[in-house]
Amino acid sequence: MLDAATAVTTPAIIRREDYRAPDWLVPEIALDFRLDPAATRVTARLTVRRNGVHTHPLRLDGDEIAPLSVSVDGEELHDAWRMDGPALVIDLAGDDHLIETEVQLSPETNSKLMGLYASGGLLCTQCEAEGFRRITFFPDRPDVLSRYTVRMEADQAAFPVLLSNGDHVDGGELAGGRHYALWRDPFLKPCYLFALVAGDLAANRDSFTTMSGRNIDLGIWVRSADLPRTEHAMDALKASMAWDERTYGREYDLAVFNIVAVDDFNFGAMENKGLNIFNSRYILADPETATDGDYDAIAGVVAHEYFHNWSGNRVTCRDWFQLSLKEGFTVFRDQQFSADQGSAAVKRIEDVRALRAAQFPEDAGPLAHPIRPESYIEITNFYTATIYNKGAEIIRMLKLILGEEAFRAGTDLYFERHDGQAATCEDFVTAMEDASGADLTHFRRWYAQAGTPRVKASLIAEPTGGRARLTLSQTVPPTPGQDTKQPMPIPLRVALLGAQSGKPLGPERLIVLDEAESEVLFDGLSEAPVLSINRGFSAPICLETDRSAADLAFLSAHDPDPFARYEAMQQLMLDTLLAGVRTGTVESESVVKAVRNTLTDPGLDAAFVGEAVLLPSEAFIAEQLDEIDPDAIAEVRESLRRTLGTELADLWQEIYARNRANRYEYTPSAKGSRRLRSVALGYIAVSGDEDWASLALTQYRDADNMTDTIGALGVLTNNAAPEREQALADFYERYRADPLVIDKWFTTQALASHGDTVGTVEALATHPDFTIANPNRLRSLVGAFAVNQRAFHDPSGRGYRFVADMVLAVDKLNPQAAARLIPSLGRWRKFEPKRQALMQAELRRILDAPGLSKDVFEQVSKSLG
Ligand code: 0A1
Ligand code: ZN
Repeated sequence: MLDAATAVTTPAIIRREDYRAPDWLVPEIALDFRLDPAATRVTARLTVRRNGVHTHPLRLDGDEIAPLSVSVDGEELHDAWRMDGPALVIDLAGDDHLIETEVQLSPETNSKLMGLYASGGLLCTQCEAEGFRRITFFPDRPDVLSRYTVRMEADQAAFPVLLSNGDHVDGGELAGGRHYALWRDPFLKPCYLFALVAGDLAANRDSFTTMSGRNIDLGIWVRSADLPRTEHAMDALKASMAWDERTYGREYDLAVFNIVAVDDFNFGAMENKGLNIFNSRYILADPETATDGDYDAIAGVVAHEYFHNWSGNRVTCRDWFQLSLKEGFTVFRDQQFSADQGSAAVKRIEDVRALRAAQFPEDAGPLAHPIRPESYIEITNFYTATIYNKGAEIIRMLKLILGEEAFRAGTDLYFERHDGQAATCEDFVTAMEDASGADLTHFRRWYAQAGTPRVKASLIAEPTGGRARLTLSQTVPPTPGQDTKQPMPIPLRVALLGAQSGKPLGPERLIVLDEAESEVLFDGLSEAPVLSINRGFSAPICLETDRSAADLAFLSAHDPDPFARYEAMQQLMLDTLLAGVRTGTVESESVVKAVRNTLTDPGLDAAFVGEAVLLPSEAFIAEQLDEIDPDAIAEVRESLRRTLGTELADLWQEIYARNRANRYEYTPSAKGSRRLRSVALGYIAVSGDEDWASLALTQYRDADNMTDTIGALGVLTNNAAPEREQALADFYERYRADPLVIDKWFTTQALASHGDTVGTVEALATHPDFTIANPNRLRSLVGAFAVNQRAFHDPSGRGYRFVADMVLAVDKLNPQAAARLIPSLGRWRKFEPKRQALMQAELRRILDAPGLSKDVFEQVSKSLG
């Protein structure tokens, strides 16, 4: 028999179908913070109103807080309230009341980084999804919208800056070296958008004039030493504000927009109303410490959080099952923004690569879920690539199907109809239907069904010429809880190219495959056709075609759609690699020819070429196989890489020399050159060239920017050379004072494809600069290692053990961060039997550990399924 101490309760499952409107609303809330890192007092005054006719008590969520006092309508209650687990329950007779509670918090010991916590001398908050209940008792659900007044009081020397949402309406000095600030947010918001920050911060200040002529004060708040590194984020913010006006007609609404950068943060950034809080890695940049990729990510995340002001804040989510309503749409908006800032084709390639790296495996594994899930145990586990990235693909498909104008009419209607409301995905689709007149009944399946559809396409041209028949079929694979699926409406951009001329045979067509099978006829063809399909990655699917290597090579050279050219090359490489894994020999000829052709095509820009000549990742190759042998994949890929290096050695050298920049510039063309040059250096390193290491070391030494520095360091780390240790040691010494750069030092080693990476990573985990308390640092070593396919899957099982040990250690401090490490172990079913057993054993060891968080419990139990 279990006694109370050892009894294990299974965490509750929350279901979408159980949604009920809130029993009580909270139209107004006044919060009073007496801030102190060790003991912060929070008083909350809530005006509550009964919602509808019922006799349910007022239930206020709490998490690791205890009431010091509770009063109703000015009278302290001593026994008319009770705790139901973590929640505070009060029986109330009438319909309108004023509830006051007081709690005490200890931000400096809050290692979960949810609620009010300390980071590098600052006090800050994170409330999405359910952190507000760690600050005060409240109905912590996104459909309870309130007007906030926030008073903050703190020691003036330690916390000279006091920020919250909305407008600063009052402030001043108090006795005893203390001061206060009063903030009022005129907009209704759910509590997950509440934020405050207190600390010794300096602002990069600027302003923006909106389309209606209003002046907005902008501030990016950082440690004063970091001010010079905020220019890029500020530029991105202003560009985002203008873009959202131009593209969606959305104007900013408050008089102030503040951003604060903090070092300890569980995610990328947070869209709190008028006070975005960012992980410092998505704000701070200068050429010496940030790569081109970092610059792009900063602009993308700044835009994303800014765009949430409409898609997320003005219109929020009814419940957390609707998360993709704000996230999928906002990712789509930030992708569009970034595409408009530089090369749209390269941006699309990057987005598709990210989707395939993170979302396709998720959709094919034990944690697969639709973009609108049906149930969860811990909502934080659902901030996934599916909700975000697949969610964005679904909005992209809507736009493609409806057309530019109808899509914009749909978003206008959605914003207008639901402004100030907590809406659902269904509301979004209905607005799209109402504005366009389209019937989206079948399209809704994209919200309900998980799994990446597999589409087969085959083009048969009549031998006599003139006509061709395209046969299409689809299947959607079973996913947990969904054994059978209905066909999805799959929009495919299709063109036929003339096999001789390389010219399109007629205009591109949009074919929506809405059935399990379908046929499309093409006539009037003047030449034998080659099929170009799913152009621009018009649907997030796995495509199977019977196109030959010659067809793919042809498309990689002639397709006028740059994304389709990239795809054709990827498919050609993938087919070659998969055949290599199957047979043990790599028939590299057509890939070599196609790569040579791309490298020598004067019409292509460097950024595109840099992407197009990269081999598919080991993980992507693995995705295509029923049983994964990571060593076989790595060897075949390495072999093709070496062949490309040797066969095209002169070209790589020439490209490397040609793309040498004189002085750092942040322009699309300079970025493209840097990218291609590092790719070329990688190929030179595997080409057998004797001087590769000195070339890399020279690049490392002469670099005037982090892209070139880390590009060279990566190549040295991935190959055997004495210069490797020298460069790593030098890098560490040079940047040891800069945590964001030291993260790169850890990551470069965790991703190494050469040497004893498992041993190195185990040793780095004991390095004085390693800590599991900082999510960036944890990710830089352990998160990176877990996606290094070959090293993580070391046949000894040491990689699995290392990650499982980390999960158990991190879970005690920060369950969210621990749970994020599970998916790589969770993919055990895809591996050969020995690794399967080792991975399962580690998952079981985690599951058996006492006191597991529900975050980790959910991911592990579902993974073992
Ligand atoms: N809404 C944010 C994501 C986010 C979610 C949870 C967080 O803390 C646990 C933080 C940020 C976004 O999409 O940017
Ligand atoms: Zn978001």
